[in-house]
Amino acid sequence: MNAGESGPASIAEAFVRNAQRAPERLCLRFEGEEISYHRMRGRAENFGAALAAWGLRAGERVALFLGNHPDLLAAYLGTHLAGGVVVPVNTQYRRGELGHIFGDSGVRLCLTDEERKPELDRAELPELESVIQTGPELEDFLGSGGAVSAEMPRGEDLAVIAYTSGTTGRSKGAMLLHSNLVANAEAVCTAWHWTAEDILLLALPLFHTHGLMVGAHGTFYTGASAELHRRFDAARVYDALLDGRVTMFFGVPTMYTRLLREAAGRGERPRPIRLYVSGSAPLSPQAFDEFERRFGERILERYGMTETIMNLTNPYEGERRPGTVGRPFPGQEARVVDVKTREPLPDGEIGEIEVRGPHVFPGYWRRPDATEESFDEDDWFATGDLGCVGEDGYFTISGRAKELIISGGYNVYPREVEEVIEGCPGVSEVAVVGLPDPEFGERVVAAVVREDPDLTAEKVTGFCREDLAGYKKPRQVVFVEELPRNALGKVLKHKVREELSEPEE
Ligand code: MLC
Ligand code: AMP
Repeated sequence: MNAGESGPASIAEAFVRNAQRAPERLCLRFEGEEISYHRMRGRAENFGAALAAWGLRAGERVALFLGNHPDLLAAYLGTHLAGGVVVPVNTQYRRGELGHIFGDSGVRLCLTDEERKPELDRAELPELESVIQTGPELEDFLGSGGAVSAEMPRGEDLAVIAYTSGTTGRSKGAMLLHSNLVANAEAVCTAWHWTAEDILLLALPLFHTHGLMVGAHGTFYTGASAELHRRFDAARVYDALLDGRVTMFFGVPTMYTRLLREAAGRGERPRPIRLYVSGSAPLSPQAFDEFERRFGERILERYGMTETIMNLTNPYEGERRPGTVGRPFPGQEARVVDVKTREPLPDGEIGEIEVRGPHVFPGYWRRPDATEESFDEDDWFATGDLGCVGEDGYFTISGRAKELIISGGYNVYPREVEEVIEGCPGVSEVAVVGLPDPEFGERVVAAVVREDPDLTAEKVTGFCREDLAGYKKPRQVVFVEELPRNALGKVLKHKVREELSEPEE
């Protein structure tokens, strides 16, 4: 930033400033193609102008339902330049999930691709006015625009509605303001010494916090570069690391497990890069140690969530301690409170982690009840994660107060899966739990009481496929005589988990 210049109010503004300052700098590398900041800015402005010409008004929602591609990011920035709000959509989502998200957020226009379009059609979304598919249709659309408005989004404007699964089954839209996104990018870039010289290997999906709000935002905010992959493929990522052309890699623990497996089959070892980061689910100390042995580097583990983006981080300089998530990012606060009394707990005692700061979202879209429940009067946000803090200020996450399964970095709320399975013909009752899994950290398992003795596990999972993303369907269906309940009739999930964990005869 030049002396006297105020900081950018949005990621889009930071991106445009960087494009003005260094137009020829590499922004994205994608499938061998190199896209400069100048070219990326042109594309983003095309999107912005076309959306405005189409009739998108400030604050209206645009859904992005497409796989990793530079155009996803150009459309993202373009929507913000046009004053719109982005609704990122998980590419694995099926009819049921799409119907809810599009209806709830009131999306007017959706950008999609050939692979995703059939599912969108199947979802029958009556309120959606326009669907633009990448390819000739998109080029036509972009050709229709004039000039994009010179006005930049304000910090207090809504930037993104990010859907995050809710305990009641249906997911809630977390509203993120431009100021939240900027505060986060600033904190992350400072903490991890991210500079314009960095090249990030970005193989995370761009519809979630980790890939979009850490990976892409940090890149645009600092004016750095990213090598974008359509999807994570351990062999391709390993090759890119061997090639020595990237300086950073961000991944979920399952990606590190797969990289370790890949390394075991290869003779050559990548030279150290500047930074490996893991998050979105707990990284086991075993994976941390094995990675250090094989790749010669200590992974930096950090902790975040959709509502707050990044919260806690191991230090860039200083000890990266396995099994911990470090301390709050600069400018943020975190504490541990008693789950019942909500009073702060002394060091070492386990309670619920609460966070506060400019990175924390203002609330859930059209859900004042849920918003009120998650904040106290002093603006502390209750994360639903359990943990403790040591004397040295390092936090350790020990579990979850919320009933959530994290499989390969994707969140699955048992209630959502139960609601679908309850509708499957032949099912009398169901309880869904998470069990430890060597590949995904946790896996989704369903205990089903059947009405129809001929009901098979395949029928249950097949039924889920109709309405739910693939990673939410149970990887195991176990038929049981009855579900364990307490005196009030509530299903005892820990008992279900215990029973399912026992080795089968
Ligand atoms: C894919 N499958 C999964 C799965 N991912 N099953 C369980 N858990 C998962 N995570 C299933 C698919 O449904 C499919 O089965 C089969 O595996 C192959 O699909 P795929 O798409 O080829 O899988 P793959 O590419 O191997 O995916 C694995 C993965 C992916 C680890 C690369 O899961 C992934 O990208 N995870 C990252 C998620 C992420 O970015 N989370 C960040 C959230 S933000 P079938 O039967 O359906 O065909 C957040 C905040 C924070 O948490 O702190 O960052
Ligand atoms: P999401 O709602 O998809 O943003 O997922 C956020 C959740 O992921 C958090 O509430 C945590 O439960 C979990 N999470 C993220 N990072 C970590 C981490 N490093 N260790 C343990 N859990 C994590």
